[in-house]
Formats: sequence, structure tokens, C-alpha cells
Amino acid sequence: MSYQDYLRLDRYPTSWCPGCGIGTVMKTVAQAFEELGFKKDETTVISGIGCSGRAAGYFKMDTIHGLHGRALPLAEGVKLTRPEMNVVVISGDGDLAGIGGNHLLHACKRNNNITVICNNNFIYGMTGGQKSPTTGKGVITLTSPYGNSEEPINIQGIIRVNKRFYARTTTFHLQHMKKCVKEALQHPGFAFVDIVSHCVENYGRRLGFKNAYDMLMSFKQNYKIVEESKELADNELGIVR
Ligand SMILES: Cc1ncc(C[n+]2csc(CCOP(=O)(O)OP(=O)(O)O)c2C)c(N)n1
Ligand SMILES: [Mg+2]
Repeated sequence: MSYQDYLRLDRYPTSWCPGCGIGTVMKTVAQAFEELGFKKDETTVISGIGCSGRAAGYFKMDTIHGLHGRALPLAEGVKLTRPEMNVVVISGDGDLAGIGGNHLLHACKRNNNITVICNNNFIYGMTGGQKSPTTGKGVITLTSPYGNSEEPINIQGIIRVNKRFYARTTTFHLQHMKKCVKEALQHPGFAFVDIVSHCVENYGRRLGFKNAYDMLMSFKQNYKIVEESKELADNELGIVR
């Protein structure tokens, strides 16, 4: 069994732009499935809507590509009716923390054993690059041409105030990303992996990045891995449980 056996390679090339970070996230999740020996008929991937939401359809198993913002209630429904399943959500920052934000609060509260992988590209990528809940203050986007006037939402705070598993990693830190995903998949409760991901076409280019490589190098420069933490600072990567 190889990680590729978890993917519908016949559907390639993917619909994502060249240089997109979602493929890296998808490959890492497939590798984690393989390394943990997850059976395809006991595993499902569920997404909302967005570029990140397209991930579910590339997994070679029964998956659900749901409505915008509704990945979490779908996932909880599957888990409640089929408790033996490994239930994994892969979706975007807009889907999970914007339109789906209320579901995030209640999924945290209920603590069902599901794993949420957030491809956090700080933008509504699919619809052209509007600011999302995670867009930083001052950042120029399609809908904040003079710089975002608001502070970003604190996803770690939402997860941790409910005492749930939270990990932050990036698409540059590949081994760390896999470690976070594997630990989240093995965590017996609600687990959220916040993956800082590069979107060049609809985010980075407005900020002066020329290509995906430049964005990845900025992640290398701006983030550091910490071994243990009770609360990650904005530039820190790690697992808090
Ligand atoms: C109910 C509803 N509202 C709005 C939209 C339009 N829409 C599609 S994707 C999207 C945002 C996606 O952003 P995100 O979840 O961050 O995913 P990304 O494309 O960045 O990966 C929006 C607003 C929709 N499809 N359905
Ligand atoms: Mg997004």
C-alpha cells in the first residue's frame, strides 16, 4: 500500500493553480493514512466549499463534498452513525472559521472524535481573493485594497478555550506537518490542525510574492517550531493539547 493508493490519480491534474499549497497538504494527509494503516473503507474525508474543499473528491474512498461551511456537522453526523470510521475534514479558513464558524464552536464543545485539517491560506481563494477571517491586519486583498482594518480571528483561542487539540504548521515544514496530522488523527477527540498554506495567485501576488517558492521561504523565515507550549505565539508552530 502506498499513499498514492488513497488518491484518485485518474482525476489528475487537480483543479488547483500551479504553485498552490493544497496538494502538499493532501499528499501529507494521504501519507499519514498510509503510515497509520488506515483502511479505505473505514476512513472518510469531508470538505465544505472552496479550493481547499476540492480535496475530498481526490481521495479514493467514500467522501463528501458538502455545502459551504457545513463540513463539520456532516463529519459529526458520520461519526455518530459510524463510530468505527476515521472521520477527517479538510477545508479552508473561510469555510471553517467564517461561514462555518458557529459549527466550529459547537464541534469543539461536543468533542466528537474527528480530525479537522484547515488549509489556512488567509483568503477566500476560490472566489478570487477576498479577505477571510484569518487575513492579517493591514493585509491587502481584493476586498481590502487599502489594507485589512480588522485583526484576524484567533482560531487557537477558540479551540483551546474548549481544551481541544490544536496544532499549527506550514506547507514549508513538511515533516512537522506530517507529525501534526498523525498526532491529530490519533487523538481521541476533536483535533484541529491549522496549516499555514501558500496561495500565490489570489493572495501572495498582491503582497509582492513572485511565486510559491518565495512564499515558502517566507514561512521558513517567519515561523519556528517549538517542542512544548501551552499557547503558541503567532510565529510559533507546534502542538497544544
Ligand atoms: C452559501 C455560500 N456562500 C458563498 C459561497 C461562495 N464561496 C465559495 S468558496 C468561498 C470561500 C472559500 O474560502 P476558503 O474556505 O478559505 O477556501 P479556499 O478557496 O481559500 O481554499 C465562498 C465565499 C458559496 N459557495 N456558498
Ligand atoms: Mg482560504
